[in-house]
Amino acid sequence: MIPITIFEGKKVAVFGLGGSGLATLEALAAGGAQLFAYDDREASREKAAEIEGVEICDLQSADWSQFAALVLSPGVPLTHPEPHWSVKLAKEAGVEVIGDIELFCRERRASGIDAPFIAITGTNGKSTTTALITHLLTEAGLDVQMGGNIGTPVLALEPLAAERIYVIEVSSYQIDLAPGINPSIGVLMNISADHLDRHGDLMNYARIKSRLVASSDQAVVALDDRLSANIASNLRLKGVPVTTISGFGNERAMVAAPDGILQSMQGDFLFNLDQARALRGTHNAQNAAAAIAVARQFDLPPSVLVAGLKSFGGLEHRMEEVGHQDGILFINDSKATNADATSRALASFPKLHWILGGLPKAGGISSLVDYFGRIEHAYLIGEASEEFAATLAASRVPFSFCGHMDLALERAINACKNAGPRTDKEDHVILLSPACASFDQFPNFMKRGDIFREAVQHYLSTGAVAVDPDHHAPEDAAPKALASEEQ
Ligand code: UMA
Repeated sequence: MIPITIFEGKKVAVFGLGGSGLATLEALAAGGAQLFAYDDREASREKAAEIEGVEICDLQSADWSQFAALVLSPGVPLTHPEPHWSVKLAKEAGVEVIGDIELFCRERRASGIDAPFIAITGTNGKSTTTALITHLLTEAGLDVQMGGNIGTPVLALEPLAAERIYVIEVSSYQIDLAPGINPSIGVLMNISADHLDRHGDLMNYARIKSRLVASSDQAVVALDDRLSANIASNLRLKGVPVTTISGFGNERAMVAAPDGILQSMQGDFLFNLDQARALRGTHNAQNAAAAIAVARQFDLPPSVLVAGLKSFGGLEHRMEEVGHQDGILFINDSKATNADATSRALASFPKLHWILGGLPKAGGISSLVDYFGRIEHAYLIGEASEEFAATLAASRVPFSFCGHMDLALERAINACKNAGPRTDKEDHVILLSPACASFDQFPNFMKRGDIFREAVQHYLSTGAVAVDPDHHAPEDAAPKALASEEQ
């Protein structure tokens, strides 16, 4: 935990007591602040009450003139669709509203400025890039902490120390709550319409994202979309040092990946991304270019970077390689809970066996029709089966109704074995990329991916797919009311 001392002896209100709110309370309490906390959920309030120095208090009727700040969780609306009541009360009383990233930045300025702070934002790819930068720096023997939006709250990381590097994924919600954010290296991957319910419109969303790189000592910005490219130009005009990158062959980019060959403009780095098994697909080329642009700032030799790219294992449930045996490659992309996410997986393989289905989203899989020529066979599971079968049949894609995961996997393996080696000598690919939420059969997409991984590993060690009734027990499914949460 990173003790936050800058509010020592002061009274601070904290609203939102999920993972980041609880870590904030621990950090502020360790630094000597007096804390008044609230959350609409009783279970969260009970957990917070266990932290010494925390008073659970109905902030609606509190005297706001006593607070030095309101620390708000990123999931609580700051401006749109309308400010949360705690934000309104804070503003009326002239109390500043900030988040955990702001606390980290202020503490770093006060007592840890020698700890490099790498902040990564963007609409897509920021988690993979965060994990890849962490992997490259860790493999090079540096002292690295990873957190933020990727999962571990920033204030739950190890304390600030000289040369300890913080690699932090930062969402637009978190930037909005961090007016003083100032990374040593700020990375902007890309900008496309997302979270507009929380930010009003695309231009406001882009403005929030651009603030992270505008306040960086050094910026890394991708040129692959118009908004990000404009931001890179503006940063240059303002004198911010910018390393431009591209996941394609953009000639203006200082690190780019024409045809999957990652290279620096200076010609001192060259790597064929085919050799990095966890970085398949054009979207990963941009992630790799960003990570290399950052890692090069630490003067790591190219041989160390190449070894790190090759050994990167990827993130769980995102194009995760979970097995490879007898000419069959097994990929877990359970995180793909909509067609757009699945399109990136389908684009990564010229031929594949596709396990899909679950609780369907509006539009189903009709937007994926351009990739249907790549599908050797589709294996349908879950509630979407009938709807997806109709879409596949209209494009003459062969498919089977499998009901649940084990049967889908068993049939896909048998199909690969019966087909024998591929004529192009490439591996057969069995891809779980459901294009659906998981709640009809599983508690969440993580459990769905875990079950796929376990079933593959069972097959690899025994030669048989376990048809385990626990894998698809009805009580494992989440209540329907939760279905809208997995977007
Ligand atoms: N709450 C209320 N009343 C409200 C709204 C919320 O009481 O009206 C309470 C909830 O009961 C809950 C808390 O506020 O206890 C919500 O906290 P939170 O949603 O901010 O969740 P945390 O557990 O603190 O997780 C946050 C990030 N969540 C969001 O931004 C929504 C996590 O990102 C992040 O991993 C974590 O901090 C650690 O930094 C998740 C996310 O979905 C993965 N991010 C979005 C995304 O990636 O698209 C931005």
